[in-house]
Amino acid sequence: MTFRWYGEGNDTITLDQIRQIPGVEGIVWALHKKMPGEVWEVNEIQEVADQLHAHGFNMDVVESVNVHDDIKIGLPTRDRYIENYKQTLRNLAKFGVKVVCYNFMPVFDWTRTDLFHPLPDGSTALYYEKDRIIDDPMEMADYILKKCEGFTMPGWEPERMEHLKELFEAYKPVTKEKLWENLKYFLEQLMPVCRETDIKMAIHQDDPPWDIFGLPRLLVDEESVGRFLKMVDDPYNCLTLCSGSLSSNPKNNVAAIVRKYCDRIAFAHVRNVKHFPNGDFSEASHRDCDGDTGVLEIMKAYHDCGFKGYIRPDHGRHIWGEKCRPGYGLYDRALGIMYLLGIWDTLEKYDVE
Ligand SMILES: [Mn+2]
Repeated sequence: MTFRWYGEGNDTITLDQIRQIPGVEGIVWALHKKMPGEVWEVNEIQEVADQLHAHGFNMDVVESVNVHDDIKIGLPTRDRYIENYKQTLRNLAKFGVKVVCYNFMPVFDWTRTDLFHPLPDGSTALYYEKDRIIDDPMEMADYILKKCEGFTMPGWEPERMEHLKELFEAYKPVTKEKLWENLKYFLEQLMPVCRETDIKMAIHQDDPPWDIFGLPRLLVDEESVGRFLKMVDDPYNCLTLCSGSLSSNPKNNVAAIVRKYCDRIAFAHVRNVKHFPNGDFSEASHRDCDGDTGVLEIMKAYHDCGFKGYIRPDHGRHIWGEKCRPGYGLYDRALGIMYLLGIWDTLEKYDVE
C-alpha cells in the first residue's frame, strides 16, 4: 500500500501523519518542481530519499516523470528529451525505484469542471459537468489556476498554461494515429534502459477517457489498453491501472480489465465514481455502494489474479473541514486505505467465491 505525497513544503500533509495510517509502506513521490524534459539529478532525488527513509517509507513508485510535449507532438527535438528521460531513469534506479507512472495526454493531464463540488453530506469532491467542457479550454485553465492559488497542480503549471494557445496550435497536426506512433517511438527508445535499470514504465489512462477540446485521447477502454500493451510487448511496458479514470465512462468494466491485463499492471489506483443520467460524474468515497466503479469487484479481481504490484487510494473527498489540494486530502484517502485493506484482509483470510 502506498500514499501519494507532494513533498516537503508542497503538501499540507506530513510524513508523520501518513506514518499513522495502517499499512502504508511506500510514498508515491515526484520532484514536482522539475519541468517536463529536465533530468532529475541524483542530489535532488537524494534529498527526498533522506526524508522518506527517515520515516521508514520506501520510494519505489514515482508519479509522475512527465513527458515533454515535443515527445508527444513528435518534433525532431524529442530525441534530446528522451535522452534526458533515460538519464532520469538511471538516476532513479540508484535509489531502488521500481515503477515510473506517467501519462501521454496532450496539453491537459486531467480535467474536471469543479474541484470542490458540494456533496449532500457536506463534504466536497472533484466533479465533471459534461456541458461545461464544450466551453473554451482557456476558460477551463483560468478556473483551475484560480482555484489552485497557493499550490500547483501537476499538469496545470502556470508556466505551461501561459502558453496554452501555442500548445493547442502545436498539437493541431497530431492525429490520434500520430499520437500512437509517438508513444510507440518513446517507449521503444526507453525499453532497453528499463531492462537495464529494472524500472517499469506504467502509463496512466486518460482522464476523462474520451477526446476533449478536440484533443485525441489514447488509453480509454479495454481495447485501447490491449492495443497499447501489444504495440510494445515488453514486460517493462506496463500500466498504472486507474479505476476512476476508466470508470468515468460507465461502459468500462474495470474489474474485467484488471483480470485481462493483471500481469502488466505495475501500479493500481483505486477510487470510486458516481454517475448521473445526464453524463455528469462526481468522485465518491471508496465504499463500493457510494459509486458505480465496482470497488469490491476490482479488489476481488486483483486478489484472484495474485496481484503483487503497488496500490494506492486515488483521490479522496474533502472532509472534516480539511484544507488541502483538490482530491489529495489526508482524511478521506486514509479512510479509503482502511476500506481497501479491509477488503484485502478479508479476501486473504477467507475463501470468498
Ligand atoms: Mn489515477
